[in-house]
Amino acid sequence: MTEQSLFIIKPDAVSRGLIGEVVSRFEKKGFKIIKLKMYTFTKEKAEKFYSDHSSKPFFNELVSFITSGRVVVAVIEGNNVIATTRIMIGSTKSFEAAPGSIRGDFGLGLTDNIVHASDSTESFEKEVKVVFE
Ligand code: FUP
Repeated sequence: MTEQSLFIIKPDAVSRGLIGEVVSRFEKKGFKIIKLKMYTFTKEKAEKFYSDHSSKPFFNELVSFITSGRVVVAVIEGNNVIATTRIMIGSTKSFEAAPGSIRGDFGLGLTDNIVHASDSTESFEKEVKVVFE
């Protein structure tokens, strides 16, 4: 089923020069880039984006990380894109993520874990409003 998702190339990956690499993986898989821009999260936008995690002990660290530098935000489209991009990014903990996944190939961090991808249609709809509207 053709659907849309949102991904973010996080500040660690942008500063390491991995924008092309990450975008390229999604394109080569067959997904279509619908929207793509450089973006800097304000604290307010970051808190909104990650509001589901507001009660978690790592919330402040997460907001501080995602606001620490420029990111790339993108809307991506294709068959089964939400579930497939989740497989492609790998486990949240980059140090446990499978080789071949984006996190598994490029990172060792947890908070600084290279990339974000929406985990459901509801998340996508919420996230796209925060960063594109
Ligand atoms: P994911 O969907 O894989 O990005 O992971 P989650 O939605 O569970 O978490 C959102 C972000 O919070 C992760 F990308 C990294 C960060 N996080 C931490 O910093 N510490 C934790 O213990 C768990 C998640």
